[in-house]
Amino acid sequence: MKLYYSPAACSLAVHIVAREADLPLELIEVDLRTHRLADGTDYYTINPRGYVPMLELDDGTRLTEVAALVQYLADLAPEAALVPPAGTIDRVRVQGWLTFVSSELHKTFSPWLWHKETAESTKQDVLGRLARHFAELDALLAQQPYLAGETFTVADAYAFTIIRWSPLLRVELKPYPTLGAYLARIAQRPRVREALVAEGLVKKAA
Ligand SMILES: N[C@@H](CCC(=O)N[C@@H](CS)C(=O)NCC(=O)O)C(=O)O
Repeated sequence: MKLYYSPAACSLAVHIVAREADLPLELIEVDLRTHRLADGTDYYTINPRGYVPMLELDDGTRLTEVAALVQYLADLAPEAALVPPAGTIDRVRVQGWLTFVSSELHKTFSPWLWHKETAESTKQDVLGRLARHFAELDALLAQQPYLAGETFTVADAYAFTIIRWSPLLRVELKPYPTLGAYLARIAQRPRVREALVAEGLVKKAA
């Protein structure tokens, strides 16, 4: 399987889940400024949306969308228990969190805070929305260690990936210490750390 990714982008969630599930992955880096691969290939010829992540299966099937990809990978490795079985209420809860992260966090951060030309009024609106969402998560995580309850799921991989953009984009995390502790706890998971090292986001321990 190949994962088209860009370091620190939302594709990190898929990368983390593959490692947590112990599934081998070939990483293909996409330069999101030029939408080209390292060999010069125009990424739009591979994925017309120009987005990462994209997963390419060994038979050539191409799949997109973080929330779908993390569930696909987690279902391939049920023993890793990264997602509850399909058809259960617990699965719907995790899907609810995946959708929340996608629509309320990911697409609030991006594109608005990543683009310098975003109007100040839009930025303020976005920061207000994120503050409300972070306050909700901070309170929830004071009651339970992970979004869907007692165990780490694909929804945590996605939330971690997006909320860790905060310091890069000057989104204040200090008012949400429990949320900060949640990010730190996830960053220490051995497979998450491996993914961060592989993407050049943290140094390998000496
Ligand atoms: N709905 C897509 C969004 C993916 C997305 O926004 N990817 C960003 C990186 S985090 C990207 O590739 N942006 C490149 C661009 O906008 O051209 C998903 O959930 O996979």
